[in-house]
This record gives sequence, structure tokens and C-alpha cells, in this order.
Amino acid sequence: MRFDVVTLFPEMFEAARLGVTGKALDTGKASLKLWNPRDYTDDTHRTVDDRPYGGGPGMVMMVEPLKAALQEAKAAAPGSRVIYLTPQGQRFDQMAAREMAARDGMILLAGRYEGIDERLVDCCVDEEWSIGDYVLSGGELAAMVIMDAVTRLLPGVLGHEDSAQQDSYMNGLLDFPQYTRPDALEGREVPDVLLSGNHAAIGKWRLKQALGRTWLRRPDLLEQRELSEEEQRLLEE
Ligand code: 6GU
Repeated sequence: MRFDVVTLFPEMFEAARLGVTGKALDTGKASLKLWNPRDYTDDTHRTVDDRPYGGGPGMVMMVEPLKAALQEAKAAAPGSRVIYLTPQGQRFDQMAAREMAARDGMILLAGRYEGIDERLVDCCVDEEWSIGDYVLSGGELAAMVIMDAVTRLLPGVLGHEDSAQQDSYMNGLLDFPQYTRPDALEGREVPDVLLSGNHAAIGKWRLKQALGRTWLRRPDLLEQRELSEEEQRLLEE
């Protein structure tokens, strides 16, 4: 997976060098190239913002440096679609992550200030995505969220090949609770079934926990989902 990111804050993407995404970059399963509009300025102040027509508070990303950076990214990554991160975009979710993970690459455009000139959206953006209903100071964190969610779905990235398959949301449910040593912690014991070695019983308990939590915390997820035959059988036993 080839990630190209157009951003005024390339240093923020150092965080992607850690953990699962970092390992994917180190092993060549993903690559990351950063394009800074500030490197495409031609004035002494290296200006990257401009005043909005019509007035009002805040600034807009200056057109020429942004356009130049984006064009270089496109030339370097032919075939990658340009994704603009904006609260006005489609809501990103696990289904979107799965679809994006099947691509060869993507150009992530992180907006700053009040956003970008709408004519740049018209000419040069293929998709607009948001990561939720709240306002961030820029698209960088959203770009990293998408990179993370997509990268962990790439073949061979997670140590245990089943991990991504077993995630909450992959199966439409919240995760069951996890426990590790010690088996008593401040007087609270690990559920007996998890120490039983009975894998059928453990599977059934975990499914019940996942269903119960989803019902209590995210009933909206259950409305969009039916029990599989395997799950029905497990619960009836
Ligand atoms: Cl993609 N950008 C910004 N600035 N804020 C957001 C967002 C994106 N998604 C949710 N909030």
C-alpha cells in the first residue's frame, strides 16, 4: 500500500513509524511519502495561507503551493485517488477501511485552517472523507486514522493472521473482555471458564459477552446484524 500525504505538518507522521504501521513501513508492506506545500512556495516568507473571499474569520490554504504539491504527489503516484480529509466528507468506518485496503495506494490531502479552495476540490479531489462528527484542527490526525485502519488489514501486517478477522466491527459486534495474569487482581478473579481449557465453552462465553456488551452499549449495531447459524448454534448448546 502506497500512502502519499500532502500536509503542512509532515513531522506529525513520525507517529506512523511506531507500532503496527511502523512495522508495515519497515517491512515494505506499506510506504509513506510526504509532500509539504511549504516546499512549493516562492516568496521569502514561504506563505501557505490566504484570505477567504467574502471575508470572515480564519484563512484558507493558499492555492498555488497546495496545487503544486498535489500535482507532484499525483505524478509520483499514478493510479492513486486523491482523498481530502474534511468534516464535510463521508463518514469513515470499517467497511470503508476494508475497501481502501484493496487499493494499491492513496493520496491523503490534509487540510488546515478553514480548508481548501472549492475549485481545488472540483479539479483535483476524488473523494472526501471525515472520521466523525467533531472538529479537528487539521486533516493530519484523520489521515493517520485512515492509514492505521487500512494498514492493519493488509495481508501479513498483523502477527496473528486471524487478528483482523476477529476484531470487533469485522463481525459487527463489540469485542469481548480480555484478561491476563494474575488470576486474582485486587480481589477480582478471572472468569473460571477462561481457565477451563474448554475451547467450545470459552467461545460461547465470549460470544455472549460480545452480544451483551453490544446490546448495552451499541444497540444500533445489533439492528443492522443477524446472528449467523454458527452463533445461533453456539448460544443454543
Ligand atoms: Cl477529516 N478533518 C477535520 N479537520 N476535522 C475532522 C475530520 C477531518 N473528521 C472529523 N473531524
